[in-house]
Amino acid sequence: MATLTLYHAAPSRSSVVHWILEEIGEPYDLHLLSLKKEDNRDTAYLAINPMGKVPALKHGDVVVTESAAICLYLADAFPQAGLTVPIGDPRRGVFLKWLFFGPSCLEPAMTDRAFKRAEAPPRAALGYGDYETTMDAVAKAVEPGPYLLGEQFSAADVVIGSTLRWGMLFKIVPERPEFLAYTGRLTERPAFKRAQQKDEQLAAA
Ligand SMILES: N[C@@H](CCC(=O)N[C@@H](CS)C(=O)NCC(=O)O)C(=O)O
Repeated sequence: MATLTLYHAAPSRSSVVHWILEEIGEPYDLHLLSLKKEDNRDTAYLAINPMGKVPALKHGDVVVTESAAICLYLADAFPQAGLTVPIGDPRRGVFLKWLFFGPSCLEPAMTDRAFKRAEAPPRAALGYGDYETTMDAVAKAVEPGPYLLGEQFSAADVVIGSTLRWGMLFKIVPERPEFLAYTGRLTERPAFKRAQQKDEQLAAA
């Protein structure tokens, strides 16, 4: 079986992939990088991810970057983990919508909230429209629970849940009851706890 290697810095956006790897349950290696020491700018790493960012995932000869893309890749590559919705299933539309909403709407809305632009772009020019609408859309989706797809926990929850959690930690996402209840359910998952515990140990080392 092809080896899975996560290029990881703890804690960082690669923690999202660390969590989904624990959910999948296949053996994997961690290749640790120190962002402080700028290991991510080394020529050897830039050959893996020319963006100089973590995470990157190597699976045999395949390299995937971008945390949400890696989550989808892993969910599809290991369908037995039950984290994907197969092509042909009508629920795949909603599944993909939330996987893409994370990096294309939720995260940019949060970043713009944290780092104000000199001139605010018009609503129509922003992929997320405006901050409040973005937060309302996510709150409405997670409120019924337990997960974005109802009873099925999926890769979309790893992406949206991680982003909300980080956003609340950094006070750029409001602690709405819907968000707290949803992330509370996610952080109770044994796979999340394993990844989190390992990350804490790595960060302390
Ligand atoms: N869109 C990328 C963003 C990755 C990203 O920004 N990673 C940060 C860590 S949280 C990083 O590598 N920063 C180091 C740097 O840019 O020098 C993804 O979701 O994978």
